[in-house]
Amino acid sequence: MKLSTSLKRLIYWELGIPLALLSIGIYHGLMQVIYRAGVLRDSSFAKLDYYQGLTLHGVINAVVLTTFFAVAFGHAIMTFYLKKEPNKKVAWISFWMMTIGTVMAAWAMLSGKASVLYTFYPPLKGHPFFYLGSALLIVGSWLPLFDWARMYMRWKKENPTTKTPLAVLGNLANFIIWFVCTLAVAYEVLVLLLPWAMGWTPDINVTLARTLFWFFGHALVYFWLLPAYIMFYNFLPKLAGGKLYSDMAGRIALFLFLLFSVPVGVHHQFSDPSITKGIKFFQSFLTFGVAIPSFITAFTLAASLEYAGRRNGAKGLFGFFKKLPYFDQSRYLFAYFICGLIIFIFGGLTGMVNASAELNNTIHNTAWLPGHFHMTVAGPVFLAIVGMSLYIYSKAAGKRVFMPKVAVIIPYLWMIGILIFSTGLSWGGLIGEPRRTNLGLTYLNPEHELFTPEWVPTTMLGLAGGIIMFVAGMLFLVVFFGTVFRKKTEPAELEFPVSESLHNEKRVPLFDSFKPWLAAMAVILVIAYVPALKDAVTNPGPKAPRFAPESPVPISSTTNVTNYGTEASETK
Ligand code: HEM
Ligand SMILES: [Cu+2]
Repeated sequence: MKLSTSLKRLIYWELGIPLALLSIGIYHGLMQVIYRAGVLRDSSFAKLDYYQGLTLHGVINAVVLTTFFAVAFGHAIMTFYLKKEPNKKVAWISFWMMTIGTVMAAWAMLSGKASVLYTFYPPLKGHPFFYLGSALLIVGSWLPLFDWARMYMRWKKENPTTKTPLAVLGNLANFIIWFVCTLAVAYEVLVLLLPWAMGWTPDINVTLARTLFWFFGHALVYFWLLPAYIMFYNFLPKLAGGKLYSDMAGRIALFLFLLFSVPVGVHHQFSDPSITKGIKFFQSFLTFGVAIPSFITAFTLAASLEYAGRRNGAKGLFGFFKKLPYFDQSRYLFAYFICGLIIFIFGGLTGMVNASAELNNTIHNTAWLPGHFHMTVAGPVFLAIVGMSLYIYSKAAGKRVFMPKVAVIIPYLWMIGILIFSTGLSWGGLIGEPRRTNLGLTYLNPEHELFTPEWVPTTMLGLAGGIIMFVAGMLFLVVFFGTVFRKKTEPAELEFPVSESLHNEKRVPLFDSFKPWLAAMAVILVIAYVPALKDAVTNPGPKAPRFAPESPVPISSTTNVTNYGTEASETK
C-alpha cells in the first residue's frame, strides 16, 4: 500500500537514526574484544575509556536501536494490517521526544560524564542528562501505543467477528508489556536517580533501584524479541515458500508473554542479599514458564518450514532443511531469520542455565553472560531488526537493495562470528573470566602479576568471532546506506511477505481479546512483586552515597550522614 509522505519520512528517520548510531555501537564491540584479549593494554583508546565505550555499546545497541525500531515497525504493522495510518501529530511528537532524549544521553556518554553502563546501577552516578534523556526516550516510545489502541478499537467495532491480525495482536501485546515494565524504570529514574544525581538527596536505596530496574530489565528482553517473533510467525513461512502451520499457536504464545515477561525480573538478583529466598524461587519457577511460548514457537516454526520444504520437493524426515531458500537474493529476509533462529537455539539453552538459581552461582557476572545474550539480542533480535529495516526502507522508498549478493551473505557471516565469539565467552565464563572488565590491563597482560594464561584461548576466540561480527556489521551499514543513496527505480509501497495459515482455525474469543489476559497479568504481577518490593524497601541495608565512575571513593556531600560519606570526607 502507498504511504503518506509524512509517515514515510517518519519511518525512514526512525530506522536511519539508530542504524547510523550503530556504527559507534559496533565499533565499541570490536574495541572490547581487543582490550579483553590483551592486544590493547590501556584504559582507553582514541580518548574513549573502556567503560565509556561499554556504556555506549550497551545503550546504543540494546536500547536505542531496539526502541526506535520497535516504534517504526509498530507504525508499519498497524498501517499495513488495519489499512489506516496512525495519527501523524502523535507519531512525530513521539519521534522528537525519543530523538531529543537520545541526543541528551549520547552527549552525557560521549563526554565521559555517564560511564554507568546500560544498567546504570547506583551507587554509580551519571550526569543528570543521561537519566533525563533515557526517560524522554522511554516516554516518547509510549505515545504511539495510545494511538494504536484507538485504531485497534475502531477496527474491532467495524469488524467484530474477524480475527485480529496476528501481527497487530503481537504489536499491541508488545507495547503493553513495554508500557507496564517501563513504569517501574521511569519511577526509578525520575524519583530515585535524578534527584540523587542532582545532589538533592544524599544517598540511595540500592536494592530498591535494582529491583525496579529488573522489573523493567527482563521485560525489556521480550520487547526486543517480540518484533522478531511477529516476523517469524507472519513472514518466515511465506518466505520459505509455505504457510504458517498454526495461527492459533501464535496467538497463544503471544498472550502467554503477557503473563510471563514481567514478573520474573528477580532472576537477575539471585545474588542480591536483601531479597528473600522464597521470592527468588517463585520467580525462578515463573521464568521457566517462558519455555512454554518458546517451545510452542519452535515447534510451529519448524512445522511451517517442514511444510515449505516438502512443497519445494523435499523427501524424507529432515530433507526439508535442504530445500529452503538460504541464498535467494530476492528473499534475503529468509537468511536473516533463519540465521537468527539457529543462533537462538544456543541462546535459549544458555538462558536455561542462567535461570536456574544454583547454576547461576557459577556463571554470575562472568563472561558467560555476554556469551549468552549476544545469542539472543545480538542474534535473532539484531538480525531481524537490521534485515527488516532494509526491507521496509527499500520497499517504501522504491529502491533496489545495494549489493544484493552481499546482503544475503551478511547474516551467515554474523552467525559464524557470533558462534565463535560466544563459544569463547561462555567457555571463559565457566573458568571464571569476568564480564565488564578491561582484562588487558591485568589478567590478560603477561607483564602483570595477575596474568591468567587460562583465559588466553577464550579471549582469543572472543577476538576472532568479534572481528567477523564487526566486518559483517560494517558490511550491513554499507548495504543499508548504499541503498539510501540510490535512485528510486521501483514503485514505492509498504509491503510485507504475508503468510497464509495452513489450517482454517475458527475464532476463539479467549484468544482474541486482551481483557482476560491483562487481568491475569495484573494478578501475577502483584503476587510476584509486592513481596520483592517490600523486601527492597524494608530490608535494603545501609543506603549508598554517590560514586563517580572513575573513582572508588564516594563523592562527599554536605548532608551525607552515612558511614561511607564520613570516610570520604576524611580522605579529602
Ligand atoms: C561487532 C559486534 C559485537 C561485538 C564484538 C560485541 C562484543 C561485546 C563484548 C566483548 C561485551 C562484553 C564486555 C564486558 O563485559 O567487558 C559486550 C557487551 C554487550 N553487548 Fe556486545 N558486541 C557486539 C554487538 C552487539 C549487538 C549487536 C548488541 C545488541 C543488539 C550487543 C549488546 C551488548 C550488551 C547489551 C552488552 C552488555 C553491556 C554491559 O555489560 O553493560 N552487542 N559486547
Ligand atoms: Cu531476565
